[in-house]
Amino acid sequence: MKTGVKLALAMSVALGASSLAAQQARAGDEVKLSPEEMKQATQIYFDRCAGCHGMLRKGALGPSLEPKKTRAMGTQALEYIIFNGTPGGMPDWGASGEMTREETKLMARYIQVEPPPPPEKSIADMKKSWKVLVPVDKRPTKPETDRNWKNYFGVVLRDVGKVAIVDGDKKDIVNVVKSGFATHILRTSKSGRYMYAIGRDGKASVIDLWMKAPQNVAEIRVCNDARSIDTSKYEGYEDKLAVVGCYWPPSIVVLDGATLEPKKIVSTASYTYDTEEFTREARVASIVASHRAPEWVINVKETGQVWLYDYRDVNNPTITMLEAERYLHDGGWDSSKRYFLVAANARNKVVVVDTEERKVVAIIPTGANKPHPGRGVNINHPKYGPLWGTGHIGSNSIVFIGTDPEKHPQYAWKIVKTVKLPGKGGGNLFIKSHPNSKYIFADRPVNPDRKLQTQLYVIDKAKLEVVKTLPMPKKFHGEFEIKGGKKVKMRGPVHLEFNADGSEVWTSVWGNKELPSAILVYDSNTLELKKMIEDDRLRTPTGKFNVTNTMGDIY
Ligand code: DHE
Repeated sequence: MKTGVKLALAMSVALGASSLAAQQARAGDEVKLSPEEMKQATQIYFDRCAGCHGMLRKGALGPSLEPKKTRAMGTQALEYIIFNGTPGGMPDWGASGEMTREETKLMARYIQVEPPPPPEKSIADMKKSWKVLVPVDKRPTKPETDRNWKNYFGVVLRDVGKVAIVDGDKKDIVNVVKSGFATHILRTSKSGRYMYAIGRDGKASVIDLWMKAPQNVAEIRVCNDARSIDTSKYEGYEDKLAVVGCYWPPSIVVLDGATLEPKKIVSTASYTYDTEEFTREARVASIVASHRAPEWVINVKETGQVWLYDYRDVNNPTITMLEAERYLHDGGWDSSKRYFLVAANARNKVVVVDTEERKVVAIIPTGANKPHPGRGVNINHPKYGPLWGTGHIGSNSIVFIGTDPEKHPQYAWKIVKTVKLPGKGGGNLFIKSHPNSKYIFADRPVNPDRKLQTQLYVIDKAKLEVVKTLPMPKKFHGEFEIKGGKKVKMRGPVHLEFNADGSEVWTSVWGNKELPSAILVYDSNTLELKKMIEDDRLRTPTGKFNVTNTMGDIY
């Protein structure tokens, strides 16, 4: 093992387990920042660190960074980790060129001082940013385009805060629209006509895909930090409501589906399900709309509770609080769309919520570090029947869980197979498949090994083993010069999405915002690279959301 990797690993263990004695010798005296440094570092922390470590730094996907712990480690050790990352999934902010040496030093000092108090937000605050850009009665009453809009892909252009609408048939960009800062995910309304975007700055926007050139028809900033958005999908409520899950202030915000007028805020600050301790920073992670009831399944990260929010009476909601596990993060439906499976990544488990019986039916240890399904993957295996699978950020295991308690009870809610990605370390973020492909595809963009992070892994559905790797095309390797003569590397393929008929799988060359990037389109059965969609506007493409597959929860 390289010395650097060893030290980073040691530091990461130290952070996670509080075994700090070895680093105490390096710990500095009291750390002070000037008001300018404080302002700069607070912004960098919000942009890059708060998602994993928490606004109040109490930890979640990443370890806690409370000053009592970080001070004991000292600036030098902290800066080493921030610069180089760790095999457990901490990005190499300095080595990748995303932060300068000065910035990694500043952040190492910043996390040793007390965090500044984050802001609150009321409905009146939200309304100041609310814009209906195209009133409902001025919008199309039927699709204005001849294009096959149900095969459009919404592509998040993360670092430029935009969404590209790409035609899945013609493979050209239909339009690029502005969205929130570091836009995170997209979801569609039940009909597919509206595509919703959520930015990390809590800005929600809705794009009308029926327009000839799809554009934002409404937008609003509902919180200061958010990751999830969904809509009401139950019969009678189609396209009526939208819901945003906020990281800060930790809350659920319900909006009118067509205009985004804010209707209701519900705080998620609450008590941990197991130790009953009050948690101010109880953030909303994934949200899905139930297919069996007028409800949203809302996963509250830090308290380990799943909330079932009955939206029939938005302002007087009935909320069922289910005890689950910590820290809830991302998840997806099984193939019957009755069970929702969500990662509890601090406890290395997957929680299964039965949306018909409205209870938690299983909590399954995955046997590996930090499950990270995205929405996971569904396959129908000849022996085990329907399976749902997830990868891990901190391990090379992809695990498959039986999801059919009726016809395959012996495999239900058990790990029936663990597939190992080749090479050491985790770094997998997303896996995806489609009923019309023989394969499952997995990325690995946060593995510290450059070769491992720049290829896709192809798993045969029947054999349940990795049968091929697909390296990122040569032209994206090497170093590229950007403004100021700085040299950067293009980050490897991230996230996968199929086209509407499942014949193609698309992945993004994550890239760097200073450089045009690309979307790679593979034949999902022959594995041939069919097309590279290249366009100067494609900057830091990350998540891709096909209209048909997002409407139908097909993955
Ligand atoms: Fe995500 C889904 C949170 C970093 C791309 N991400 C999710 C979800 C959550 C989440 C809670 C589930 C939403 C849902 O289903 O309702 N993501 C977080 C973080 O807290 C984290 C770890 C750190 C942060 O600061 O945000 C984080 N996520 C990232 C990235 O760095 C990624 C790779 C690139 C990017 O664009 O930011 C990224 N996350 C995604 C994508 C999905 C997602 C593409 C949706 C996957 C899907 O197929 O549905």
